[in-house]
Amino acid sequence: MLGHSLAKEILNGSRRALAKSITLIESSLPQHRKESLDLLSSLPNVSNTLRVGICGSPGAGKSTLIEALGLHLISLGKRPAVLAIDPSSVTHGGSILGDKTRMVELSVNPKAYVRPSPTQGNLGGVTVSCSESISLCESAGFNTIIVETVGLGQSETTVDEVADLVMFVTTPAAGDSLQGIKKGIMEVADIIVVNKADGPLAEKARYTKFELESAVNLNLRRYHCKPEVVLCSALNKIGIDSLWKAVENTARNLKQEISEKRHRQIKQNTKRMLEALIRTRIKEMENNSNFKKIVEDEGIPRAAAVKLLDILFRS
Ligand SMILES: Nc1nc2c(ncn2[C@@H]2O[C@H](COP(=O)(O)OP(=O)(O)OP(=O)(O)O)[C@@H](O)[C@H]2O)c(=O)[nH]1
Ligand SMILES: [Mg+2]
Repeated sequence: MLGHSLAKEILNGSRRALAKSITLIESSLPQHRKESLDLLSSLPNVSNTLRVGICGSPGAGKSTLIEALGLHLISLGKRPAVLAIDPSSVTHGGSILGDKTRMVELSVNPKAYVRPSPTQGNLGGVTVSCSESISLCESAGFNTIIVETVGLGQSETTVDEVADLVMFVTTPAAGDSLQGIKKGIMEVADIIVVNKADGPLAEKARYTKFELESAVNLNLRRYHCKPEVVLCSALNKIGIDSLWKAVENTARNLKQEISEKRHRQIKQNTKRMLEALIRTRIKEMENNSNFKKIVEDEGIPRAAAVKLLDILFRS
């Protein structure tokens, strides 16, 4: 019942219902599973949205950039929603609550929605719950979804699993750190931002842009669409307009690839959810007396497992 009524409220644009719904789908409690399913299956599929993943090293200015970009999108008549993938929250229970304080204007703007951090231990993992949150935001009328990820390393690939395009944010650099950036971003970045191109860093920022463009040109074979390198100052809100034009341009050029990517993401997340559900069922089965009996009767783990698998799929 709760799932269906939340869906109705979301379609009416209720932000309270949206927040409640995201909390519901992020829950790993068994009693929330059916409500979540009712909720998600009562909502129509919304296409014609753009999902941009933003990654980059800590402190590169991602949140500051999202604040500037979000306000720019509102000025263009769009409705942005900002979500976060925080892989660390799964293991450490940490959060990136600080983000809301960096998106001061955006988080209180009625045309935007900012959800700082997922809770820990969601069924199916962070990418599944993030994808579901994206769908909920889209049903509530938000047409441009921005997903911020924390840190380096694995997070670029994670955001690629929920976003249409990946924007990599870096800062003016030289020497070894520039080499590291070149290596790290070539795999996934669709748009490259050299942020903090202001004050004493402006010159170094131009050099970084030139170096990154050369690296892109040396790797042209890898791309369906050559990543643009854009200079900007999120703090001073300079270059935001050109950055968004680059995003739209890339989305246009990659229209077909994005559509195929969304299908791949659905398949991947279905697999993840299926695995999570099976794991949950196994846990439930373990407490069952039949489980213990089969284990004891069979004696051989493989034989017991085959028998249990049979029961699992029949039920
Ligand atoms: N000079 C300058 N400073 C900036 C710019 N953008 C962000 N900063 C500063 O850089 C610091 C980090 O900014 P954030 O936006 O929190 O960076 P982040 O990438 O979201 O950081 P994490 O979420 O911790 O990974 C803050 O002190 C910002 O004020 C910029 O364009 N120019
Ligand atoms: Mg941040």
